[in-house]
Amino acid sequence: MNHHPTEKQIRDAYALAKERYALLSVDTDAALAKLAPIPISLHCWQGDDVGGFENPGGELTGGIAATGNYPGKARTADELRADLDVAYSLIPGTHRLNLHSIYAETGGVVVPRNELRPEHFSRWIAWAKENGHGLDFNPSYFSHPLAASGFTLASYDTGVRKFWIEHGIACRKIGEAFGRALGTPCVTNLWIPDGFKDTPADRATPRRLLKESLDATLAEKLDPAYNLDAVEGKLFGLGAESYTVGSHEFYLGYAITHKMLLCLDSGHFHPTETISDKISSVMTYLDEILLHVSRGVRWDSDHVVTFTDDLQAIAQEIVRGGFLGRVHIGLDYFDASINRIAAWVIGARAMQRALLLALLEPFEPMRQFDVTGDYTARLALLEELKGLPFGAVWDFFCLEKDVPVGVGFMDAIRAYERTELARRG
Ligand code: RNT
Ligand code: ZN
Repeated sequence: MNHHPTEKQIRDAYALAKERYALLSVDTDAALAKLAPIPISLHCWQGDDVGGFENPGGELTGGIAATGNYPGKARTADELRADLDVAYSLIPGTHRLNLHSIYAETGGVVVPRNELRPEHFSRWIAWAKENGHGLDFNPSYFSHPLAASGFTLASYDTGVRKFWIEHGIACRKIGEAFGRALGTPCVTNLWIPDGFKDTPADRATPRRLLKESLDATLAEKLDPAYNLDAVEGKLFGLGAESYTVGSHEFYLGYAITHKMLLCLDSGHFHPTETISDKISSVMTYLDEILLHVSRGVRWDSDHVVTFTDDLQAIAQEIVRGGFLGRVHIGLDYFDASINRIAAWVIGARAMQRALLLALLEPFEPMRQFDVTGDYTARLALLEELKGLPFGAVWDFFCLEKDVPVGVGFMDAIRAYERTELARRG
């Protein structure tokens, strides 16, 4: 079966799609021009199951889990960068990389997390500069002896809190250095796993401690041209099912009070609760937000992002709200049961496709149905839009951006699996 369309087929299909959308006064070229510069921040941790290089083979803690044992995971930063290069080559456009502090390269020297400095990321910065990737960052409050109790910034132990406050401060400086070096602000996102497996007696004190720790971590003002701080809440983690200190409400209040970014992770709410409806609410009060686009299946399982109704709704809210310039889009999942590079490519392309579908909506006429109360016409149009030839527009975009059309990207993945991944132990 030859599943690859010819260039002529792609161009002919696009020409017809363009005409079809024009009947609704939608300009497909304009939609693609808007889509092209939108960066997706690829999460480095999909490449090695959230392992990092600080403690190879160490246990992943913090109530998150990558399951599966697909061969060929990156074991070194060079392997991870090589894998990322393949992924980026199969995603249209130029995109960002989201690093965790445990991906530092310390040349075999043990550097405590509270002493990490920009120089421990110099090779990441050089690589990002060479390839035009912006960098985002995350302090890592897990997979560490001082996080073994399940508590970090909200610990009752002053020494533990102090260590993690220092880690956060060190990481913000690294984020700032990323921004300076690359000329694009780094979003430094703070997430902690702190919580109790079973019902606590006191829900208030850990939250007061977390607030104090955050205040100390964020005390120094950094230039937003270089570093933007975000906080990420969560409903529960594995082993912290009954109480999570950093809940959504906690961080919503904190972010609004401190005029910083709020991170909404699509896996961090009740299973039937979606982040799409939250976007316009929080954007009423916040300048910018960060999204961790993920896919929970029955729980916060971090499956690869696919083209679900949920994803489409997220993209619609960003586009319809006019929030494209204020929403930082990052991916967050870790599936070790399939080719990890394909996981990046499939998830990133799904996000872009959802954005494209949203950019191809005739928003103004749709909105008029809200205003005039013609809900019947609105429902009819929304249903019709789902069947319009947006796939032809997407294929044309891939052709123009010189990346494989359709599942053609799997050829490159398979070839890389044979030549490179197969050699890894
Ligand atoms: C965990 C959070 C967090 C992590 C990464 C590794 O539930 O989603 O964002 O996935 O920081
Ligand atoms: Zn997340």
